[in-house]
Amino acid sequence: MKKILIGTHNSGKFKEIASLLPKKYKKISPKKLNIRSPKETGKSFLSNAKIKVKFFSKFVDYGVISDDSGLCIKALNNRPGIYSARLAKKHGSFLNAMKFILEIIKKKKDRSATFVCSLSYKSEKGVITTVQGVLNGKISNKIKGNKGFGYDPIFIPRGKTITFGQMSRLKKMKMDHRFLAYKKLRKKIKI
Ligand code: ITT
Repeated sequence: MKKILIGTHNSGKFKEIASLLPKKYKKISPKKLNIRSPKETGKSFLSNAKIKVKFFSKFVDYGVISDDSGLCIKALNNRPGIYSARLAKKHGSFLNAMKFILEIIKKKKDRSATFVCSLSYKSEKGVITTVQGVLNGKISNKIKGNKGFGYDPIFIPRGKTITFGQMSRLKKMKMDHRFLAYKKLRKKIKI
């Protein structure tokens, strides 16, 4: 069976990417290989996704896919953006980070936000392809739902009335920023 390394330590992302990829692959995690994460020194989702894919590729001789993603809130000048994971770390949990976000945008009229995902794939031949998917939506008034991961309970995708935290995994997965990025990747290359 062909192998692919899904270069992420985030189990929510891992599950989504694993379900998007063709069945023919045996999906390997860095955890299984005892590989840590690289430092995310890039200034954009695209550059961080590339940093991750290049790092993880050093350890295997098969294809690697990595993801850098985050939540960009308009009223916060698109923060936390690439610092989304770091914000949760700073506040001790996603729950605390979501409470913090709701508090600081409480009086803002514009609650629009986007979820962004850059996916980078490095083939076993060493060719790197990187794409980005963007999903528009807004920040809910409250933390709602306990499905999904990360910031899902405060993000309402455009055209919907419920948060990703209230949506089934399958439904979310068929419309989110990661799915949009993956579709772009599949248009560019044959995985
Ligand atoms: P890796 O670097 O190992 O992939 P990470 O969690 O550190 O894991 P990022 O640096 O890309 O990943 O941070 C992305 C953050 O945005 C992280 O806190 C996620 O939980 C959050 N995020 C990304 N996609 C999301 C989604 O679909 N739903 C909810 N939160 C999401």
